[in-house]
Amino acid sequence: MSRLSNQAYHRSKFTDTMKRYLLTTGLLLSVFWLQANNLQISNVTQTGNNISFTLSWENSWNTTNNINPLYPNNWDAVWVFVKYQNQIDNLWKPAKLSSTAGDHSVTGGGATLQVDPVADSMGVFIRRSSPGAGNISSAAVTLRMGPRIGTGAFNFKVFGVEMVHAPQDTLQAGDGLVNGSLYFSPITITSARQSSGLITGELYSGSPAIPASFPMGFNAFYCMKYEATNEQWVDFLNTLTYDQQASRIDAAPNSAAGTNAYTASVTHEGIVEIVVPGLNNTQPAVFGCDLTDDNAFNTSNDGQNIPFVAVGKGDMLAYLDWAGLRPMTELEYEKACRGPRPRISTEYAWGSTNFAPRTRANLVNGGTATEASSATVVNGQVIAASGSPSHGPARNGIFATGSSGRESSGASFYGMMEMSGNLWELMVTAGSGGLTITANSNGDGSLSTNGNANVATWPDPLGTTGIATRGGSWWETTSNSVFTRIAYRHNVAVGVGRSYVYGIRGVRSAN
Ligand SMILES: [Ca+2]
Ligand SMILES: [Ca+2]
Ligand SMILES: [Ca+2]
Ligand SMILES: [Ca+2]
Repeated sequence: MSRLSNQAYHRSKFTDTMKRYLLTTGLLLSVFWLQANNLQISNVTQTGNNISFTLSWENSWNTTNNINPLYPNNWDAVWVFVKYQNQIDNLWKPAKLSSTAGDHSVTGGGATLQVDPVADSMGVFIRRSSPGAGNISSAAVTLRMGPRIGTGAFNFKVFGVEMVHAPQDTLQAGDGLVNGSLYFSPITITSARQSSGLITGELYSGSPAIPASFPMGFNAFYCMKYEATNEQWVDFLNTLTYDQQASRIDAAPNSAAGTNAYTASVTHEGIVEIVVPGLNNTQPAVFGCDLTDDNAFNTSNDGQNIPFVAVGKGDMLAYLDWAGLRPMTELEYEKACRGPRPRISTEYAWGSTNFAPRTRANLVNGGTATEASSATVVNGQVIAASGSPSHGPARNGIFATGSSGRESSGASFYGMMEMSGNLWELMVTAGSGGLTITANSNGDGSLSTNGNANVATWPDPLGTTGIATRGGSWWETTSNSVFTRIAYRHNVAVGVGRSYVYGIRGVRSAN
């Protein structure tokens, strides 16, 4: 394996997740270390409009000097966003971050880093400025916030999500198989096709006209490196109101401590639990992780780094609206997996037809940050074909090690993990209910009073169209390995119910 591929696909045995930190103006009150992992935000302080913190993450890369077309010219980044709470209404609101790069700074960290602001001020990307790879350790970050509602002391939480850059490039849509509307036609998405849109019937049998405003994967975007974890989901729930929480869980938020937040028909639906009950309609509940089901929450083996599974389309859209991201489209999914490479018939996210299903029965250190596979390392390893309710998805990046390549780690062309298997990816369908989404229709950081996403151009979170699935999950049987392929359009009209096979992953168009 080449040095470049090692850079791009090298992953720590520790995975990412999002960290939350709570402070009161200028004074760090408490730090919640829900789980050790490789994305850390600490030492949060605030002075006026500036919020400062220390940022670390592992196995960062920038391969923009790569000359081998088998590997990407790209980088990873951390999407950072901030929520604040005033002492008037106690609601967690999004803090705008300046859209001017010069208002922000990052120093140290062991590499030359930069802060890339975004036009809608919903967050910033922090990334390597130049080619290199390795850990980013204790970078000092200061971000300029916009005005906040309220006066006096504020509380702040700083969140980070690891993402991967997919540069502007062509996409060979479909893997060459043709079967009604089950596969995209083998066409190439070029600048011209993105600019003009697609005519009726061009993308698949019976496809509607696809407007030029629909993101087709040609233009650059960032995609979450991993499926959202239990810890990330808990952090999200813990910023919502009581009524918003009620929409995003199955139980009532005022249920007793230790109550499963979700009706658990499989073991992993029981990980997220109520730690502190809410008070009806006033005080929100506090949630935590408890895979071990012993009411000792957020300890080292409670599944914080395992993807969250009790997901419905409304949950996925709410999380992305809150995080200032947006759902990916079906074409962006194929782009994230295949990159600009030639299509390969029946290929999986790792770019080949090798398929070696693994389950949680193959894991050691289950539920911890070092959860690992004990199975023989081969190409095409994927969490799939379990079918056992006691199983579930595995920790993000489970097959990635210091010596793994794309095919043995399961990485997509650009380095997104578990795009095939683990949990189904939910995305905007190139069809009914999905065609109004645009490149820059990101979430605004706030949800409706009942906890739903409310971005006008997105699929209706309460509707029956607009969201599709790709990539298969831990549950599907080996005979259904077709579901795990990049190109297979399994379900293009996901309903509103929650499922233990769906996951959360979002994108954001790059400026
Ligand atoms: Ca439980
Ligand atoms: Ca526990
Ligand atoms: Ca997946
Ligand atoms: Ca919103």
